[in-house]
Parts: sequence; C-alpha cells; structure tokens
Amino acid sequence: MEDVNKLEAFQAKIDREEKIEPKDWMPADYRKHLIRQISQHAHSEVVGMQPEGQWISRAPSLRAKVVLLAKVQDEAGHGLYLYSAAESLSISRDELLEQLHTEKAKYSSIFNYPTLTWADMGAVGWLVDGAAIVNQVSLQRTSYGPYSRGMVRICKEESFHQRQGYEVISDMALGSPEQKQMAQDALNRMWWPSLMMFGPHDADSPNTGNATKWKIKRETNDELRQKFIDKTVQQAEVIGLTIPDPDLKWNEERGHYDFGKIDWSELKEVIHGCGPCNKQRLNHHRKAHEEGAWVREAANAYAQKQRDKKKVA
Ligand code: BYC
Repeated sequence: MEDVNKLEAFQAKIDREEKIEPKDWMPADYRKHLIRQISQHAHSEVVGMQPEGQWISRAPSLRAKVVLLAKVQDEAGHGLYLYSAAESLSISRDELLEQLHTEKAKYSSIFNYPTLTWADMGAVGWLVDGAAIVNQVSLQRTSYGPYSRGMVRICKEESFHQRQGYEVISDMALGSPEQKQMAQDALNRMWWPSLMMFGPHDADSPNTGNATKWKIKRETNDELRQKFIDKTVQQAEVIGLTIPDPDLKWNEERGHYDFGKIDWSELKEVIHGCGPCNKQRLNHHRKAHEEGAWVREAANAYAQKQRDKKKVA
C-alpha cells in the first residue's frame, strides 16, 4: 500500500513538471531506465572522441587544429557530466565502465563508422552533432534533475560543435571540384547513419512507452528524426550538396519532408557489434582505460591526502 502511494506521488510530481532529484523516492524501473540511458549517452560522448581525435594531428591549418582539439575536449567534459549524473543514481563509475567493456552497455551506433577524410570532420560536426542537439534540446526537459541540468550545459557547447562542422563542410563544398566531391562523399556516407542515431521507429522502440510516461523522453524517436531532417535539408541546399535520398520530398500537407526507407538491418548489425569499427573503438577504449590506471591511482591518492589534511586541521 505504501509503495502504491509513493508511486502515485512520484507520477503526480512528474505530471506537475517537477524534477525528480537523487534523494527523492523513485521506482526501481525508473532508476534502471535512467542508468541505462544516461550511461549509454556518457559512453557515446567518450567513444565519440575517437573518430574525431584521429584527425587532430592531420588538421589542415593551425586554426582548424585548435578548434577540433577544443571540440574533442568538450566531448570528454560531456562524458564527465553524464557519468556524474548516472552516479547520482547509486551506481559507480567502475561499474558503468565495466558494462561498456563487457558490451552490456551500448553507445551510439554512429561512432562505429570510420572518418576517412577531412570532410568527415565537417559531416560529423554538421550531422552528428546536429542530430545530437535535436535530441538533447528535447532532453533538457527530461524529468530527472541532474540529467536535465547536464543537458542545458551540453547543448550550449554542442551548438558550437555543429557550427564548427558546418563551417568545415561549407568550406569544402564551396572549394575546388575535388573538395566539393569529398564533401558530397562524406554526406553520402554519414546521412543514413545519422538518421539511425534517433533509434528505431516508434512502433519498434520498446523503451519509448515508459520513457514517455515518466517524461524521460519528451519527444519520440520519429518526431526527433523528422525535426532533424526538416532543418538539415535546407542547410545542404545552401552549400550545394545533395542529400543521398531519391525519395526526399517536401510534403505540403504534412508540413514536413517525406524521406526514404531506413535500412534497419544495418542499425541492428552495428548495435550488435558488427559495424565497421566496433572492435577498434572498444579495444581502444579498453587500452586507454588500462593505461590510465596510474592517473586514477594518483588522483585518488591526492584526494585522500586532502581529506587527511582536513581531518588534522
Ligand atoms: N545506437 O527502445 P529504443 C554526441 C538501442 S553523442 C545504439 O528506442 P531508447 C557526440 C537502445 O539503446 C550523443 N543503440 O531505446 C559525441 C535500446 O537498447 P537497450 C548520443 C541504439 O533508449 C561525440 C534499443 O536500441 N546521444 O552527441 O528509448 C562527438 C531499442 O531502442 C540506438 C544519446 O545517447 C543507436 N543509434 O531510445 C559528436 C542521447 N538507437 O538500451 C557527438 C540519449 C537505439 O534497451 N539517448 N538503440 O539495450 C536517447 O535519447 C535514447 O537512448 C535513444 C534510443 C534515442 C538513443
């Protein structure tokens, strides 16, 4: 009986648009759902540093290098905010990383594709960060306080990332014919995987029901995907690139673009470890984690020293 009352009070709080905070009572499934989503989001930010990090040493100018370096550092920061938000749900960082390394936890499918040319740095910022912003702007209103506040800060930084990418892709698209071809090629390879970032169609999304009821998700996978398409088509037109979808067409009646069929078998394969770079990404993360053990030890020893000092004082 007590739990029924607690559950009703919990749902009523969500319905009043009040945030749920770490010390508030919450149903076990809400906690579990959030840990899954926030940790996968955190892993995506950190694994997402790899495809771009590879290009820092090959950036075509000092300015491009500095901007890309700053962007990749921002992604590490986003990972930290998100790991902290997940930890506020009573799970340790070690456990979260263990889940990533044993493939129990997922990360965004998009980071299992290679970045083959400098134009891909444009496509990642423009499309991948662009898709992430559409999702994350919506998540600013998520019901869990620490996640929502993390999103507000992340969105501010993410909009610069999108602009960085659009600047790179515009420069290439408006450059020599060879550069334009590189930009078009990057768009051709990244377009469909970017649409897959939003997850399966709503009818095939097992987590959307609870996520909507608990206002963890404020818009569905299909709604967000449509928003992203509607705003990106024009951006491609402005710089003379063609979206690789022959079925893409403005639908006056719907007030949205219609678009072609997404190859869901590809998303399934990538999610289940068989994308072009899955093994490379995870192995790199495991190795970096092992090699960074001494840094964590040193940081812990330093923190202990500070605590001991406080005790004495
Ligand atoms: N990739 O029921 P569904 C960034 C999984 S990083 C992999 O619809 P949900 C950036 C899904 O997890 C931005 N897995 O799930 C960083 C579920 O499996 P589990 C990353 C996917 O949670 C560096 C199953 O499929 N953003 O911005 O309701 C450089 C069924 O799906 C994917 C976030 O993480 C996928 N694409 O909706 C540049 C945003 N799609 O967990 C940029 C936060 C689906 O049941 N996350 N799955 O085993 C979300 O908004 C939601 O979790 C999703 C999926 C929309 C991704």
